Amino acid sequence: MELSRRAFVKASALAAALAAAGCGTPAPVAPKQDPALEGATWHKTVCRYCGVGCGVMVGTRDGKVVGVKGDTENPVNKGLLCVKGYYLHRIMQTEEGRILRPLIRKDGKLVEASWDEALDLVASKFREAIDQYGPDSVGFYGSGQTLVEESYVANKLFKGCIGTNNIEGNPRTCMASAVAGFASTFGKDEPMGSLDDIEHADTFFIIGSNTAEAHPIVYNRVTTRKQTGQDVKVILADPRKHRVADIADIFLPFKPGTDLALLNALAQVIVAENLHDPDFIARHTKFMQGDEEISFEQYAAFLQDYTPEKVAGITGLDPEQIRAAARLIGARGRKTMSMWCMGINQRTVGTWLNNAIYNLHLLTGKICQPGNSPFSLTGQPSACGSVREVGALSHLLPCGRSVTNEEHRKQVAAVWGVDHTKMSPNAGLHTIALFKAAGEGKIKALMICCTNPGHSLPNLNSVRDSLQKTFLVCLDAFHNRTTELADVVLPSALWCEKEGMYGNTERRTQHLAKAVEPKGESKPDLWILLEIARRMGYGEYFAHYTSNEVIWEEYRKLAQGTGYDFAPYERYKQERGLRWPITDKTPNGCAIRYAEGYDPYVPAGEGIRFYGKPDGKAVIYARPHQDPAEMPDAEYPFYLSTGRILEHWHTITMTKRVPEIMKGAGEFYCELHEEDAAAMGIATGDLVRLTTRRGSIVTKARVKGRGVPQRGMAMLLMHDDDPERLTNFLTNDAVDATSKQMEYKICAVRIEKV
Ligand SMILES: Nc1nc2c(c(=O)[nH]1)N[C@H]1C(S)=C(S)[C@@H](COP(=O)(O)OP(=O)(O)OC[C@H]3O[C@@H](n4cnc5c(=O)[nH]c(N)nc54)[C@H](O)[C@@H]3O)O[C@H]1N2
Ligand SMILES: Nc1nc2c(c(=O)[nH]1)N[C@H]1C(S)=C(S)[C@@H](COP(=O)(O)OP(=O)(O)OC[C@H]3O[C@@H](n4cnc5c(=O)[nH]c(N)nc54)[C@H](O)[C@@H]3O)O[C@H]1N2
Ligand code: SF4
Ligand SMILES: [Mo]
Repeated sequence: MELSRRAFVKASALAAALAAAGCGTPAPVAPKQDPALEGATWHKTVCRYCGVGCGVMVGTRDGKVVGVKGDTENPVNKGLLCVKGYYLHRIMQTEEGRILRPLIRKDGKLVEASWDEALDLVASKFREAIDQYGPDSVGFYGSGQTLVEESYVANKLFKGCIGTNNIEGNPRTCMASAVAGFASTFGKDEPMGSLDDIEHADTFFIIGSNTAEAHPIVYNRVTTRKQTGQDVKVILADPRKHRVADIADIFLPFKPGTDLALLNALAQVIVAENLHDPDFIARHTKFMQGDEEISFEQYAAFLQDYTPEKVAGITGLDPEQIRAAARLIGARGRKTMSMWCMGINQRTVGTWLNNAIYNLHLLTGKICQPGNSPFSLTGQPSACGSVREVGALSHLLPCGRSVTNEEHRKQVAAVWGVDHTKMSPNAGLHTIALFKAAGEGKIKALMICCTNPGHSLPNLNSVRDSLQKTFLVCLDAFHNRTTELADVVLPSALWCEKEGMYGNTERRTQHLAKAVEPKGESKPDLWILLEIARRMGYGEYFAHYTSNEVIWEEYRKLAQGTGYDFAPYERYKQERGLRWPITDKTPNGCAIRYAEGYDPYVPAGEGIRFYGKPDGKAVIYARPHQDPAEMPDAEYPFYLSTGRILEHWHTITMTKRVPEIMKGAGEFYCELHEEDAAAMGIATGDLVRLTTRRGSIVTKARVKGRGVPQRGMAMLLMHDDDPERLTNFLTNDAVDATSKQMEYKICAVRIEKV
């Protein structure tokens, strides 16, 4: 599509006409065209990286990617990109680190093989395991970065054909607590609101999200709103000071792991100061403690343990600051948008924290209206689209269905054309359990697609050990810390070397165009998965999959009538994405779910209906504060947290290939508070040894960096791919009881100057 070129020509013509007419405005100067972009063809696509889902135009010439630019017509980013998006073309231009041919381990070494040899080997090893040990002896570990179609096919192959629910993926490390939070509070996954809410909100409550670095274009929109709106206020709650603090009116640096106490205190003030909305509460909510329904009065009594004064002792915050924040969040007539991410989800109380954020919005009725929006930020570009919606986790089936529900299995089997009695009625192993089972020799063959668990899973010494005790197959575009352990490595096509769909953080499904041919012998994951299925003897279930569109249309049948309704494939090729549900009543998508006038599933006259719950009522849960799984003690006196920086993507297989990024941000480090560092005689650049109960690494210290952890806390980047310095040698694999998500954000560490 040559949209942008045409738009540019049109704009220039208009400018020339205005100038000729003597309109007084100086003719806009055309941006200096980079000669590399001369004569390029532009294709409409979406950024490869984060869940914001910025629109990107990728320019090609002579079959090669020559550049990218922000898509000015995409409402998500309106032409802006962050530094990762801006340099997307670099990852397409390099062969450094790319896997160009299939590889098979022979005599301990990975050697090149033909596609036939590699695929037959994979199919026969999986076949053998299933025939000898049953369907649950194999597994799949996928990703929120695959395309919808790829994830859909993997789900069908494993759950529908093989008959195992051992399908997991990195969204377990990322969004599982968000999913469990949505399910328990509303009965349906994913946000009710959208990014449009940013331009309507008066108060932003940002907690456990370094939005400025992890969702930069969202941050850009928040900053613009703050600068241009009237009396717009920002509250930041985070144990570490980071860039969002620059725009914060109130900063609440609570002690790590004490945010459930803080959230309860905010609710306590809201109720005590009559900022709640009794009418909304009565009509649209009910209260629960565990499995038991309680009254509003009982909930209010529960909150009495969380007065700002009581919570000050737990969180280390000034009670008046807590009050001020609660008053802003609850103020009548002001619209409140909350945003959160891994500081909340990657916790052993992750589900409860999600519940507790919704409580603030449900108590005040600040939900399901423009600007009143509890908005869970999704990390990966298609964690929502490819995994949450497709249902590619061990307990899910497509479009909100559950593997344990017989009716759901029947519905899915009918569309998949498989025998529903062969589908397993039991939830499969969650991620940590799956890798532990592999370590115990119970998973005979494991397929990894578009993720790097040999770098990114917690308690990594144990995970890497497990990876070597199974027949390991990796589908990846670049060599990484997992492919080095694999028995077979299959080269995957990257980003605009293939087409398909992504679903972003605001329910927006977007089409990615194929712009160039795959490098070397690499192939789209979709092709690889279908070949493996065929060679395993399941060809008949996939034979009609002749295009992405055919697969999409089959998937769309499963979505119809579930509240996830999608549009025909063709439309996404034209549109800048569409937010589901898309029905006859909402042909252009839906900005606000559960709200009459926006959501086609809400009957006229109801106003708001939380139809995910049979009684239409969202749940306000009384959730008590609980310590993290591991607390600092005399031996391991510091809190250790882990996270990201703007320039890099997770395990850096892609961002490491961008010379501009490596030049500016090529060093990884551990942030320390100035006073802690001084007390240990540590300065920026000094080497420090970090030791936890699970491992030890030596890395550089940084004091007064972009992020400043509070005293008693260290913060390590997850990006470093040096085999001796992997962050996750240190982290804890304790999981949330409901969501099974891991507590990457908190463990106890000892710090020594080397
Ligand atoms: N540049 C860049 N952007 C990305 C990614 C990337 O790799 N690089 N990855 C994407 C993905 S998949 C994800 S999931 C998101 C993650 O996005 P974020 O969650 O925003 O990023 P993190 O740096 O992991 O952690 C966020 C914050 O959690 C805070 N935190 C630590 N302990 C606690 C605690 O006890 N309570 C609370 N409430 N907060 C705490 C940390 O101080 C940190 O600032 O980013 C997405 N965007
Ligand atoms: N310590 C610590 N660890 C963490 C976190 C943390 O905050 N702290 N966060 C967790 C979270 S939220 C997440 S989401 C995970 C992310 O962890 P991972 O998913 O393991 O990390 P990525 O680097 O995103 O891995 C993506 C892989 O896909 C490959 N790839 C790219 N495009 C394609 C493609 O089209 N097809 C295929 N087959 N492969 C492709 C890339 O080369 C790369 O190897 O990390 C988790 N781990
Ligand atoms: S904000 Fe996210 S989606 Fe947008 S350009 Fe940056 S990495 Fe890509
Ligand atoms: Mo993530």
